[in-house]
Parts: sequence; C-alpha cells; structure tokens
Amino acid sequence: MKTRAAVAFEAKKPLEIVELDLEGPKEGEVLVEIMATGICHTDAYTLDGLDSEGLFPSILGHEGAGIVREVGPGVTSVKPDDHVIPLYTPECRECKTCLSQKSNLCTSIRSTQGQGLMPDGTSRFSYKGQTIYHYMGCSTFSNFTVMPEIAVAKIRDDAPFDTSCYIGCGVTTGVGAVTNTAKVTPGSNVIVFGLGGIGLNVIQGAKMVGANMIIGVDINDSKEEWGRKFGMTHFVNPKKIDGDIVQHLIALTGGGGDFTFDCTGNTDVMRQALEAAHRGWGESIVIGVAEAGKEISTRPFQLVTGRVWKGSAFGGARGRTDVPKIVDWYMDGKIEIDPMITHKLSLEDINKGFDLMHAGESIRSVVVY
Ligand code: NAD
Ligand code: AHE
Ligand code: ZN
Repeated sequence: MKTRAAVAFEAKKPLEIVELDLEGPKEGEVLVEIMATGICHTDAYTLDGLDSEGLFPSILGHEGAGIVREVGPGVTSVKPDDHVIPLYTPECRECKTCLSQKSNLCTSIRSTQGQGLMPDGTSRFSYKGQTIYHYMGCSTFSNFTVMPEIAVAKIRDDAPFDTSCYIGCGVTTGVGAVTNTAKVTPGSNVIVFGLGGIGLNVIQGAKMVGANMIIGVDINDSKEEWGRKFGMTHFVNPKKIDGDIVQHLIALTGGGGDFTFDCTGNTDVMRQALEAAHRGWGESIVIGVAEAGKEISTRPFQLVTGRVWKGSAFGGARGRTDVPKIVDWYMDGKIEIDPMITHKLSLEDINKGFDLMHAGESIRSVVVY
C-alpha cells in the first residue's frame, strides 16, 4: 500500500513529505493507521544527528495514537478497529527482563529496533525502491506504520487521539519516572531540571503523589508560568541567581532534594541534579538523553555520601500493562494533558513543530493526520 510520511532523508535537513510504499504486516505484526503524533525532543535530537543509533533515511516519530487496520498471521492480542498507542519500549512478557519484573526494558526486539528494522531484519518502508528505516520501532511520522503486536498498547475507544498520543512518550516518561522509577513518597521535596514536555509531566506526577516542595529549574523564564499550572511551588532560573545553582537549591530545600530529575539531556545539568540531591539519601533520576559521545561525571564522594544516581526510560512503564492505565488517569482527570498540547499541525507543517521546540515556544506540538 501507499502511505504519506515525513521522511528524514538526511541529518540536519528538514523532513520531506512524500508518498511511500509500505508492505503489509507479517507474522506477529499489525498495520496501524496513525491518527496523531507528538513531536518529542528525542525526534529533534535524532534529526540533528546526535543519536549514536540514528539512521537515515528514516521515518521518525514515536509518540503516536491510532487504529489497528490489519493484523498479520498469529496476532491474538489486538484486532482491526482497536485503538492503540505504539510502544517504543515493547512488552513481550516472555524475555528475561519482562519475566524479572525488575525493569521495563524488554529485550525481545531491541537489537533489530536499534537497526531501524522489523524483528525479521527487514524494513516495511521503501521510496522509489530505496529502503527507508523504521525509528524506535514506531515511525509515527507516517500515516500508516507496521509494528510488532508486542509493541502496541490497546487503549479505550473514547480517548481522543490528538491528546492521548502524548502518553506514547512524554506523559508516561515524566509521570512514570516519579511513580515507577523514583517512587516519590508523599511529603518529599522534588527538584525538576528542564520544564519542557517531559519536566512538566514530572511536576504533575510529583503533585499527584503528594510531594511537598516541587522546585522547577529552567533557563527560560517563560517556563515558570507553565510549571506553576501543574503544581510547581518554586521556580529558579540558574542564570538569574547569584552564585552556584547547586548551593542555591541546597539552601532552598534545607539540604537538597529528596528526589531530583534531569529533563534536559545536558550532562552538566545531570551533574547539578545529582549534587542537588540530599546528602545521605537523595536520589537523582536521569531522564534526558545526551548526545553521542557525552559522558557524566561527579566526585565519587557525592555517591559515597549517599546520593543515588538512576536512569529512567519510558518512565519505567511496562507499555501494554501500564499505558492503558495512564489513559484512564487522563480520562478520569487524575492527570492533565490538553493544556500541554500547545500546537496542532498538519503533516505538511511538521517542520514548524521542530522550529517551535527549538525556539522554546511549544510544550508539545501534535501532528493530526
Ligand atoms: P523540551 O525541549 O521540551 O524541554 C527541555 C527544557 O530544558 C526546556 O524548557 C529548556 O529551556 C530546558 N533547559 C535547557 N537547558 C537547560 C539548562 N541548562 N538548565 C535548565 N533547563 C534547561 O524537551 P523534552 O521533550 O521535555 O525532552 C527533555 C529531554 O528528555 C530530552 O533530552 C529528551 O530527549 C529526553 N527524553 C527522554 C525520555 C526517556 O525515556 N528517558 C523520554 C522522552 C524524552
Ligand atoms: N539511542 C540512543 C539513546 C536514546 C534513548 O535513550 N532513548 C530512550 C527513549 S527517549 C524517548 O523520547 C530510551 O528509552 N532508551 C532505552 C532504549 O533501549 O533505547 C543511544 O544513546 O544510543
Ligand atoms: Zn520521546
């Protein structure tokens, strides 16, 4: 079949809207009509050539929602017309990691996914006979995509696509980092570095679980108003204080954050987040994705004296199990999504979404097909 898609032909070049060839679903795969997709900073980072796994030409996008249109042989868990959210972290429920229940990092298809291919080692997309790679196993910047059945979460039919797509990455990543990875306890002091599409969801997760101080740190003053909308109690712009940001935050919290989160992807900020965690017990969660070749550092004494450095991918969520629950939280008003969707665009205007993100003018842009 044919599908319209925004293709990343080369790093650092705008996406091009073209009509592609798409092969139908094979054994264990499903064809999904993507109805809406968010644009996450990770898409921009890959397009900018900063991802060590980045491949071109490819179809980016990993924050979608859509409808199953066809299933391949052997598919049992979803059927045509089911509403689904694609999962860049699948849940096979059979691999060592899934069975361990200790992590959400399902390994069953990770190696082919990282090579931009389906589990059988081939791509379903081509353009004028040339292979186009999948991205994060999702490729939601295509109107139709093919995914393994283990990489779609079936969701309720009444959830709007143009907002619930955000649960495919940003919402789950931020809220899940609080509830699953950090397990933030009521009354905790929380510090969130970077108040974009991820950080604001950490803030609303922290509020949901009853945190005490929720301090937002961002170099863009316009993010203060955004943070306060979702439960932030204090705002700090590191460029506007006298002295060191870490000492400032330690003084503000009377010793440091019980939980701190990096939502910037900047390795210097990751260090600040670790060092702003409370001596003896503070935990710092790295969510931000750093560019290829970057490394984190701190004095080992920071860890010797009890701070804990952790990371979180997709908010520690087991997609097929947890994503439908997060959709319920949204539909029941337990978490908010609508105000964070600042821009809705057509596929033709997708590059504007990247411009808005780089200019710090959007929280989430969503492409509606
Ligand atoms: P975004 O661009 O919407 O937000 C980033 C925010 O960080 C902006 O508000 C920006 O002003 C702020 N910032 C930049 N430099 C800063 C600094 N030095 N100090 C304080 N604030 C600073 O991006 P996003 O979509 O929220 O994504 C944030 C990060 O999370 C990215 O690195 C993205 O790739 C990553 N991410 C990780 C996961 C995961 O599963 N671990 C999932 C989604 C996104
Ligand atoms: N491919 C990169 C790392 C990119 C990365 O860390 N991705 C996050 C999700 S970001 C979503 O917006 C993730 O889940 N990582 C776990 C995984 O298995 O990819 C690199 O450095 O090679
Ligand atoms: Zn993302």
